Amino acid sequence: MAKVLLINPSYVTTYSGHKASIASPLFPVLGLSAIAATAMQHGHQVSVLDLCYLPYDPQTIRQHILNEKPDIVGITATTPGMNQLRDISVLIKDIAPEIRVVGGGPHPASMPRETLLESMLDVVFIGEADYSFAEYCDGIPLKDIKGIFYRDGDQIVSTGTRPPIANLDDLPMPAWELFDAEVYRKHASRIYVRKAPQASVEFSRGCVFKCDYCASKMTMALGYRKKSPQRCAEEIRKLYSLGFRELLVVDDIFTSDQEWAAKVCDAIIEANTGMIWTCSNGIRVESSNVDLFRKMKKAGCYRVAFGFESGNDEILKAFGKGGKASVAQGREAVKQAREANIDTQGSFMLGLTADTEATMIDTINYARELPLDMIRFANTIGFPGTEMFNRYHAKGMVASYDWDDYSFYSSKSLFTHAELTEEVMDKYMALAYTKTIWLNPAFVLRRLWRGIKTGDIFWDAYYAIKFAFLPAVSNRSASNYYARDRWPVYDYQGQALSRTDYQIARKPVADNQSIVNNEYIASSKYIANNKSLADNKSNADTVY
Ligand code: B12
Ligand code: SF4
Repeated sequence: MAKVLLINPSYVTTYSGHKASIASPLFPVLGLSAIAATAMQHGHQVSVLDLCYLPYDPQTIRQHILNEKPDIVGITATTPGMNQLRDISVLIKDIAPEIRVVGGGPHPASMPRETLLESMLDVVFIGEADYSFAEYCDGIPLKDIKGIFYRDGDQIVSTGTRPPIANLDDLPMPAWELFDAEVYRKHASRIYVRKAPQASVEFSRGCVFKCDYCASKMTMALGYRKKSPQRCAEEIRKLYSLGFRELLVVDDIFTSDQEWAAKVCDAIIEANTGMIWTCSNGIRVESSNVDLFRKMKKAGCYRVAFGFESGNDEILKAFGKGGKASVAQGREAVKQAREANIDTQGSFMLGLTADTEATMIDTINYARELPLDMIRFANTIGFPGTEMFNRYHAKGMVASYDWDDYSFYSSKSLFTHAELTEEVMDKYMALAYTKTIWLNPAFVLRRLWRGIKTGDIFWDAYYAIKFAFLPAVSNRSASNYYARDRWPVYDYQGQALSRTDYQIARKPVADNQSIVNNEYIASSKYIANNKSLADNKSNADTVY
């Protein structure tokens, strides 16, 4: 039996010093709950150190390692957490070189070789690691574990990708019990969470679309796999029994297979826990349906977020979201959600690949015109693992490989945009909030009326004051690192990236009944293979 410690880095730098930080999201990290569950199923002892709500402090980690004396430490990281991952890897090897330190999650999975070369990790896991991590804890020889990159002397060895998990119901229930619900209650943002504490839950994995700024396929594969409605309800019961009262559904496209989504809602209604939930991760506008929204409302859903991104159809098409996800469809989606009495949140992006000042004005006007309850603007950033990042990297247009600079709300200019300078971007980010919130009486009245109806008015007032004084973007400062001068360094300039492909969860041709528009998979039987990002020209892969 191995003693395993899993670490989630701090989010504090990402979610402080800018307007969007008033709705900072804090809940147990699902990737770690998932790999903890399979490792525990294999008989290993697992604990979690979740630093997400604390400023980064190497001393806290050192003390924890000395107390726990783990055999294996696993660190998860999105790109803004990558420098913390590097720092922690050096810290742990200083404390005890025999502790095995491994990494996974969106950033390491997108750049496995580079992550090893920039850190002191022993192994990097790519894609879904539910089973590969458990095998690693079991002590299976590294060459026999599919889906990892590891060091062999001076060499870095890849064992190839692993087929996506065919039946998600086979997975054990995520080990949320390793997190203390009270922590997430205390630190919840009351404008983002109505009934703290909140947890995240996934009813499905993957997406069939190919937006060029999205990295989800590096971990969750291209294709769509769903849990059974009964399993989804069972997860909600478990979370309720652990003290969680609100859920964030993190699925990429929860409402796209509407027949299945309705069945999930039926199962939730039958479970009758009183759990409330949101689709704050975003659903696609063309997947809106008023009957489904009514059912979601009955099942406890009180907010849906729409990824509108742009108010200009040509821009939507240019980055791979256009076609069915049009500006007109966005208006219809908001109307339908409001008819079902569900709050609406709109996410917009400025500085998209083809954006100009004129098209950003279209986006701001669109956000102002839509009857939304929450509005969020983000700078378009090509995160590692996205087609956008690969393209910028190949052309030598990435201005910074310092992962501390990467955030939707950072004022740093990370890429050379064809049309837009850093100053212009800052100007439009500030203008966006002024025009859509402060100088938008319809929004202010809507929010007031909503606050009176829900009793949230005092929280609204509190957050409105904070919001007023914060800048639209922040000039992120690096964390208080332990050994920045000793981090291994990798020179990205002119080097090909180690991973530009992803796995595909593909339906067998013989069993091709589709549910919606011939695009989504109904079956749970898949075969897997890989596809180069360079091949991806179309918006949706119609084999699904
Ligand atoms: C929920 C969510 C969040 C949550 C929680 C983040 C987290 N650490 O999980 C919050 C709201 C905090 C968040 C914030 C951000 N997010 Co986010 N988020 C998601 C979302 C929607 C779901 C993640 C999830 O729970 N998936 C389900 C679990 C089961 O999958 P998983 O986390 O990938 O874990 C599996 C594997 O990756 C692996 N694994 C994961 N960790 C580890 C660790 C070890 C040791 C091992 C062995 C394996 C392993 O095993 C797991 C089981 O198979 C994804 C989209 C997506 N489809 O994944 C985006 C996503 C991860 N986010 C993304 C981004 C860009 C961000 C932000 C940078 C945005 C910003 N504000 O600038 C911030 C970063 C905050 C920070 N400082 O870290 C990108 C990642 C791009 C990148 N290169 O990092 C994604 C992929 C969105 C996208 N469509 O591109 N996010
Ligand atoms: S719809 Fe686009 S942004 Fe959303 S998960 Fe799919 S590819 Fe990513």
